[in-house]
Amino acid sequence: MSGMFITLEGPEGAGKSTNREYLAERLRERGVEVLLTREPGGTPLAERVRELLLTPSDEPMAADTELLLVFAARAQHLAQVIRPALMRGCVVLCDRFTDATYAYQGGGRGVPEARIAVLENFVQGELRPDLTLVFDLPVEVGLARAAARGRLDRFELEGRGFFEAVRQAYLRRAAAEPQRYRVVDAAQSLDQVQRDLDRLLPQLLEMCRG
Ligand code: Z5A
Repeated sequence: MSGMFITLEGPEGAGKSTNREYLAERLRERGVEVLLTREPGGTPLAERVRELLLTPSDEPMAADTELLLVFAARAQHLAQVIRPALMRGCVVLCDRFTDATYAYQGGGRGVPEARIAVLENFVQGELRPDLTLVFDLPVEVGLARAAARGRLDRFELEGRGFFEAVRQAYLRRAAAEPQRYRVVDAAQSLDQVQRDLDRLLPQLLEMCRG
């Protein structure tokens, strides 16, 4: 595949969506063909699975059900959107991907990493992101930003301990594979975060063109 696969990760309210748009604009200005997408979701069917995952319900969702739904949506997204775009040579900027599964289902819910890895290999084969930006910020700051937006989804109803485990899982993964991850301090002002992203741009462009 000739494109490049960049994922944006981090806990709630970290600014992934805001900065995904910003990065896409900076890359497009420089002539790069960019496809923006998100998980769970990215296709009509996968967006329906997203609804199942995010809508609060009286019936508790078993951790394995959640895990399988996340990967079911991902299989559809890969087949319909991500792989075709990479084959066309696009830069795919994806708001969350399998690192979120390791962070939320692994760190948050306690699903063993080995079980996630089995599904990762089954659904993705050898495909992994070329680069992952982790937008990191203290749990309270992210939850306050999410709460300011209004109604909370099924994940946002979790307690502080869940989100702390999510955050630590992201940071562990980033530390274990520094060549693939860049950790961005997302607690800073938006201007400062975007200045940090500007500093990453030359490296991104080099990767896109290399
Ligand atoms: N999930 C999972 O469990 N397993 C998986 O494998 C996958 C996902 C793929 C949906 O994800 C849920 O799915 C997610 C994990 C689970 N959990 N939840 N909830 P999502 O990415 O769609 O949902 P989210 O994390 O809640 O997105 P978010 O809260 O919208 O966060 P964001 O995209 O990182 O932030 P934002 O929308 O760009 O910004 C949030 C607000 O903060 C907004 O008002 C901004 O204007 C403001 N903002 C952003 N940056 C700043 C700075 N620097 N300063 C001040 N204010 C800022």
